[in-house]
Amino acid sequence: MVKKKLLIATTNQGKIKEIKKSLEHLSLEISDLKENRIELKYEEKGKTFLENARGKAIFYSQFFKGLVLGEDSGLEVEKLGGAPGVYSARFAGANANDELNNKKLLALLEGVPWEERKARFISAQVVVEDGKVIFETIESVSGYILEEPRGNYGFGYDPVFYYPPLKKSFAELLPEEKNKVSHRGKALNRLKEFLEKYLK
Ligand code: ITT
Repeated sequence: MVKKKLLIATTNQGKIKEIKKSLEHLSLEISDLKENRIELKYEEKGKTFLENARGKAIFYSQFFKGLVLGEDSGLEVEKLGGAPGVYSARFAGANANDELNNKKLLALLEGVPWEERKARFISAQVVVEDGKVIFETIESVSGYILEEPRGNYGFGYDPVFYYPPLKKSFAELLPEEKNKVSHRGKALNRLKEFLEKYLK
């Protein structure tokens, strides 16, 4: 039987690794934008994670026959009124990268006491087929922003995000440990439940 195709509509390698790992047991042929030589960039204009995830999935669905997964994710810091939020990837400006984003975040929180360093990661995931939304979900995980980066795994804000139940930063967790508790891992579990039924 020919497997259905699923496009992961992102160029973020950290996301791609986590999503591919989580969906690997499904009867799906999974690929990302680069593997499909899709170079067009979707410009995120939404005010919410779900709007952006929907936008990405609908946009890339024009160029792909099969299921398209759009994900928008980010970090909300209580003390900063929810920033960087949907601007997480570009927090330090147009040429932002993970290191600069983390530096900016730590500078803004300098001297802020531990109990005021609460934050959460959000992941919104939307699946589109033939231009129509067939699945969407949003999940989060709560923690605290450390005073200094810790750990070498993961990507993005993982080194500065402390997860109290495991007493470690997300960058100190092995990929499979992070996937079990993270915003993306939780959303992917919902997606898996949906796909298992949908693919039958
Ligand atoms: P695409 O739009 O191509 O998917 P992106 O990196 O721009 O890639 P987002 O717009 O969803 O993705 O931005 C999410 C940013 O939030 C990402 O660049 C990280 O800095 C951060 N982020 C999201 N999930 C994370 C995680 O699990 N660990 C650490 N940082 C994360």
